Amino acid sequence: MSRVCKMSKNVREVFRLDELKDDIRRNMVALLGNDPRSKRKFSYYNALAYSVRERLVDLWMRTQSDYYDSMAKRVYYLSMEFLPGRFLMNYLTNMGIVDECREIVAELGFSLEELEEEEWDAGLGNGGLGRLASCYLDSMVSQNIPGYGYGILYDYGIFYQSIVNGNQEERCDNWRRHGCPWEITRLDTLYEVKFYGRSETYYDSDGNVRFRWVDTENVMAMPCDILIPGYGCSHVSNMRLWTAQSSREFNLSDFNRGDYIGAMHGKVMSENITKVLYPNDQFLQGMELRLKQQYFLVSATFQDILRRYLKQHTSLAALPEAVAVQLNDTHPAIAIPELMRLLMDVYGMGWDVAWDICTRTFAYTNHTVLPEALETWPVDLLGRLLPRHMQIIYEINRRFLEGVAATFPGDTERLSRMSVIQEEGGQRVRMANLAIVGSHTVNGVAALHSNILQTGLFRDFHEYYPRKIRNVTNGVTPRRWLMQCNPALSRLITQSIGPEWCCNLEKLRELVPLAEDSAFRDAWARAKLENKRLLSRYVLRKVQMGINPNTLFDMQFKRMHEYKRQLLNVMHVISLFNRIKDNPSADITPRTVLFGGKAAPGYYQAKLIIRLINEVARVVNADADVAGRLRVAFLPNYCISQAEKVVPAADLSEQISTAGMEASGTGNMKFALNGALTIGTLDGANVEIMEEVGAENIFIFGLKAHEVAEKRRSGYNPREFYENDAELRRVMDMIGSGFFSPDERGLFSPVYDSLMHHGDYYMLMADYRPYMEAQAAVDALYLDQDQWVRKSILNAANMGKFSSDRSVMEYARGIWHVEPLGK
Ligand code: T68
Repeated sequence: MSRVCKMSKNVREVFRLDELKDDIRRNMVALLGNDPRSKRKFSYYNALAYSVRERLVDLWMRTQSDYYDSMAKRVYYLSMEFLPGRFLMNYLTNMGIVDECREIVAELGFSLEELEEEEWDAGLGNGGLGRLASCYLDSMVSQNIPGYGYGILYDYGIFYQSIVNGNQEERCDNWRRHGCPWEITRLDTLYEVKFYGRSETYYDSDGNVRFRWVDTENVMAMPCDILIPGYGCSHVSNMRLWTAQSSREFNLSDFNRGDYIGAMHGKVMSENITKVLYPNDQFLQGMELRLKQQYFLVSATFQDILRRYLKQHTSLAALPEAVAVQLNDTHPAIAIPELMRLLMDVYGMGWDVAWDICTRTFAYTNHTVLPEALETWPVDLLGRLLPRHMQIIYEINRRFLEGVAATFPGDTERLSRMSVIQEEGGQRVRMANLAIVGSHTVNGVAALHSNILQTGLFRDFHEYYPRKIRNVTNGVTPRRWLMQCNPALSRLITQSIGPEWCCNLEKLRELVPLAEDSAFRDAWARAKLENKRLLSRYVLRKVQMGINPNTLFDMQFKRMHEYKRQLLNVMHVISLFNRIKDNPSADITPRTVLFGGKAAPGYYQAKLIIRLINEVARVVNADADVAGRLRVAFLPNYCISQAEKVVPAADLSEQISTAGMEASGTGNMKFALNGALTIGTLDGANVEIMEEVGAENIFIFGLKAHEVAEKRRSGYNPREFYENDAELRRVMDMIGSGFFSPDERGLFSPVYDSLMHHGDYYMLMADYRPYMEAQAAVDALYLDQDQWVRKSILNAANMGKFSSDRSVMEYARGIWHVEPLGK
């Protein structure tokens, strides 16, 4: 912290702010070829971005030589997804120059906010898993842990969602169409990545059998770095994202044969590898291109890691002392056989030495227990694309099962459950099993989730490796998710308890006594209202709908998925609508219910729920009896920059997944940190949020994870709830009969049927009444603004645990065995 304060004192000097305005003008001309007298916001945004970035390059090089000189152990965070969102404000925030920059930009005739809006989000991820990776990069570099993100620079990130006649439509997200000032492309660094071909046996000079991978088709990987400034900028790190380039010699042979178009076709095909992010979260599509993407990331990354390592070491034997690799879910788990291949086939090691190095290098984070999300690859696909890896996987499995059989003699059922190869329904490679076997540590992302891994999904493994499976509860970076996105509240907090909270979130606890101070409560409420006003303006711009900032802002923003139960929220909205219609003069708490989230393009039921939300909104918002008391809107294209507007304005955060299904959730943390009260089930990190904020400051309802499991076992009958609850029955009948789709009566039958006829897998019917009761408690409390604001303060004040700084330190000390540099 002392460094941060020192930096902010002489920030003008360190970042040469006196020269910033001239630099912006210079970059307008020299880099962008624009007339500085033009008033194009986009040009000025770019000129500002380049001028900010160039101020970090020096610090970044200094950081890298610090790491090099101290021979620090490095952490590599391998992830198919990162969701950094926009960079400009994050750079300025972490550099501590937001206010200074605002002044300079004003002198040029702009507001900082309008230039900020010119930036497209880097949407290189689907949701929580990708955003977590970005929060962890921020926390690693802010705490001087030598960490790097490795990922893919997709040309097209997560699709752009628009809503047309109530339906989701996907448009391609060509986010770098007008360039991206943050990337530093390394045109001179290229690695070759191999595919297909075959594994060949030969004898080395000592007469040992060896393998080599031959007759491959090769693609080149080119890195592109994006700087990641730590808070206070004592260190600057980077994420290195790979793009695919066609290999030159591959094409040359075709060109020489005179087949120009054929050669160009090969070039285009190979460059397709990094074209597009797969838009499915929690669902495995199993396409060959996706496996290619995974191996492309892994192969390029390991060439880069080993090149860096070998600059300072002569032998690979000490790799685990110098390198820790965290696998963000199983998506990069092909890294395990890849490192084995490199150590054995390229560096000549024997199996046992190589395996020991491997298992001391890798750790794996699991993010889901949903069976449809667990990755398995057909053996014939994997064997064709990566023949040598398939051989290695078989050998890993053979040796592993030998060990299991020795520990549990005669337990063949267990062997088939634990095998890396699934036999039933055609042979497939189970990537989770491979990742567990090849890692020293496996972690879940919240206490409940890790417990479910130990006792449910990975129970056999937990019995075999009793210390391997652990918990690291997720966290979010307080820099982006409070300081940057919520200036009004941040200012108030800093005025009250000083600035240290943003690097030591536990400090927020000093707000607890202030919850009893009515002047502080008023100031807190004013900050919330200011944010609600800002959001109202945004909503008006985006969906041409006026919303009233004095109503309760009830928010559910996350990917659309049945297990997240946006439908349960809709059922509550319909119930409120009915109550108002039945009794138009009833005294009810006015609410604005807002939704946002993308559905995977092939996920029919999730898309239908988006449509239902929009049709319910149409009916509710048009009804004169309801006016002023209930409004509903779906905000299109939920993304990081939208979250930064939504989160600070929420009164109520909906975290209502079926217990046992949401691994952690991180939106829940962001909302509570910004003073929203949570209505939620005892699922994922909600459990720990309740422990921290106190049961009296959160609205918990519904079945618990073990009750869901028991109900599934003993037979669950959703109809029972329908028959015994008139209000529920009415809601279901309205959905099923076409009340919200008068021109297409059967439109929502699949929604009705999933609950009434197909078993209601996510148990909405069972949780409906408890949810309604919890919502009634919300309404009652909101009428007592003093109490509400008190609880809002207590929520934020007790969120210290959920800083990603804490999560990253747990990984650092418990899993990576690294310490912050300079300590
Ligand atoms: C999320 N998972 C969890 N997956 O659902 C959430 N999946 O509970 C948790 O808080 C978060 O991870 C961080 O730990 C995802 O976001 C994906 O996005 C995904 C992407 C591709 C394939 C499968």
